[in-house]
Amino acid sequence: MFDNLSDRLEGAFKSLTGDNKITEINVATSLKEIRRALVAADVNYKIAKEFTDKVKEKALGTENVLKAVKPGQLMVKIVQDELTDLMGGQSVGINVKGEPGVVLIAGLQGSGKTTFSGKLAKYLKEKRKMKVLLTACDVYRPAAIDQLTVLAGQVGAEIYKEPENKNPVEIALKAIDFARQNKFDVVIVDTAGRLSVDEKMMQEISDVREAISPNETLFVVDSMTGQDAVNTAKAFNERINYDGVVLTKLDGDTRGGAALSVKYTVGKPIKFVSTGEKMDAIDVFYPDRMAQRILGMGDIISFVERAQDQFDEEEAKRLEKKIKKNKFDFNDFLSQLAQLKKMGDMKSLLNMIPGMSKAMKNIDIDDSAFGRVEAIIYSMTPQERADPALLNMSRKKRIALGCGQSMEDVNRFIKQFDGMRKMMHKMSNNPMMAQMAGNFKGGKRR
Ligand SMILES: Nc1nc2c(ncn2[C@@H]2O[C@H](COP(=O)(O)OP(=O)(O)O)[C@@H](O)[C@H]2O)c(=O)[nH]1
Ligand SMILES: [Mg+2]
Repeated sequence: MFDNLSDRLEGAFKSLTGDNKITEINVATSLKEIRRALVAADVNYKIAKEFTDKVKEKALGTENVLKAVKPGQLMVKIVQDELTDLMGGQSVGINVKGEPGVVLIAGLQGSGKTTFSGKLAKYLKEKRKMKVLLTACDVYRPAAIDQLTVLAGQVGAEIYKEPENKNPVEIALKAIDFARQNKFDVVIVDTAGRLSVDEKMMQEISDVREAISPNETLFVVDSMTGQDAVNTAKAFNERINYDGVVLTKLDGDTRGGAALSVKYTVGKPIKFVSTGEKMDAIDVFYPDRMAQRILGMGDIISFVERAQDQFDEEEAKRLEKKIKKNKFDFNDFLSQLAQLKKMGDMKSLLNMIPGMSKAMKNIDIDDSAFGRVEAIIYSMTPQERADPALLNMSRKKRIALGCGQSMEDVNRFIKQFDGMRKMMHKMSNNPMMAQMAGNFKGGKRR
């Protein structure tokens, strides 16, 4: 995510390393680089200029205060704070209170509204223990109703639909009635979009909004479209005065302009981000965490939160014992893999770890790599899975035949597994690591 911006900002800070203090002269190059980085990320020039002016003021103002901090580090800190500010400062939650609470989803076609509706349903169901009703108000394409039906099934939410009815206002009103009678906590209304902003769509969404007066109207926008996204966000806001923005497709090679400038330009906070097609690829938006991520510091807090959601304490204790005794085997590996998979797709997870997105930039990780590894393990006998030491040449040959992969692939995986096992064993006997692991487990969510 935002790799190019991260790289360029890092370069901007480099010009300060070696200097002992920040001066008007040595900071100038850095600021110019930061401004260029922002503009290249598709942030509007005026915003970029204002941004670097603020950074400059702060950097020169703290000149004598923080002698202990190196200029490069100080600059990173100031930019981090300013980025956080630019994106809204505080995280703003979604308002779903009501009997039922009503959330209206608006945006252009293909921006990710229907996908997000499914994700939001799952999120509210799991995190807030709410009974959720999804409502299909995209009346133009029969496939749109089917799509929402499938997603509702996936996330275990109910759906309200009227395939014969072509009036979205009516459908939405009836859905809310239905929800009230059947004690739903929240209704999510998925609407139709068009390929570009036009009067008919604006009228329709504004009619629906007026009729149902939702607690929360969310505008969904594809972050890949950069400045266009910001312009569309503005046009919609002028018409329907929504409450918050959802940025989708942050898993693609989006440059960052939309995330950075939408709050500044439109005045509405980003509330959620979407980072993939799977139903759990949804994150509450935290400006501070996003700033850290942009600066290549990863987003370890969100990562830990996702891990904690899937965390099974008993299982962890059992594994810890096995690792200590150097008895971690292929069965344990499979169960770890299964837990990892539940956390979301691999790419979006790796992106949250500091330094990882950069290291992995040119490596194409997809979840099918898991499949190949699993196939190798499934081709082992139960005895082999429980005791990796059994794997001699003839067994490996049999396994390679069984899973349809080359001897080389099998060998490579077993070698990696051995290396991982040794490393884990070493770490488990290192007091500092044990302490860190303890902190991780006890970690509280914010
Ligand atoms: N990679 C990625 N794809 C997404 C994301 N959100 C939606 N999509 C995909 O974008 C396409 C359009 O999404 P959809 O929800 O149908 O958009 P709608 O027309 O606004 O309802 C679909 O193929 C989705 O799978 C995301 O966060 N990341
Ligand atoms: Mg749709």
